Amino acid sequence: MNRLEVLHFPDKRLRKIAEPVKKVDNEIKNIIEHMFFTMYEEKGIGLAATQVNIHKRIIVIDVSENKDKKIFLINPEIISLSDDIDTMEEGCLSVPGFYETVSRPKTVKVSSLNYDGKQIEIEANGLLSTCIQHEIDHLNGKLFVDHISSLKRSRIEKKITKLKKEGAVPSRKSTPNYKSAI
Ligand code: GNR
Ligand code: NI
Repeated sequence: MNRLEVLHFPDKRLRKIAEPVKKVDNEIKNIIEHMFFTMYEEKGIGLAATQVNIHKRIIVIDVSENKDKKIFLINPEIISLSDDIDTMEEGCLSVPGFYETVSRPKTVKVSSLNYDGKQIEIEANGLLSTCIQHEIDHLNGKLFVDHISSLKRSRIEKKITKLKKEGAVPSRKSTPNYKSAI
């Protein structure tokens, strides 16, 4: 199993819109396995294919404490979002070392394909809801830093660019503090 390279902000490839999966075949299953491996290795709770330079609408997630509850979404579509808003400290494997507060709808209902190519529905709140919305953003070329002020965003861009030049982009050692996750 290979660990896939995760692209870092402000890489332009993170801005690409991912293409729908046409058929859930072995290639797609293989991509999903490599994405789970990469996500666990990087200590992330989610990963979108866009982040590993695969521009297909695929997401993997595991928000469980024991890292034993794999969730994958293929061609996810948002069916509904709640009016209630939740505020959470977010991080991103593509923006390593930076955490900012982001507000998003509290509950999300999404459709997805399963391994049999059948459509399923998932309703989520809390950390899973935040994560699903964060990952779908990636498939649409959007990052959590697009939800914060442009001043903060450009500061982060400058810092990451500088750290990359020095070859010192921090790798993610620990999970952020999920303030409102409980
Ligand atoms: O590992 C991750 N943690 C996280 C914390 C709060 C909100 C969203 C996330 S997703 C992130 C992994 C990642 O970058 N997924 O795209
Ligand atoms: Ni991310």
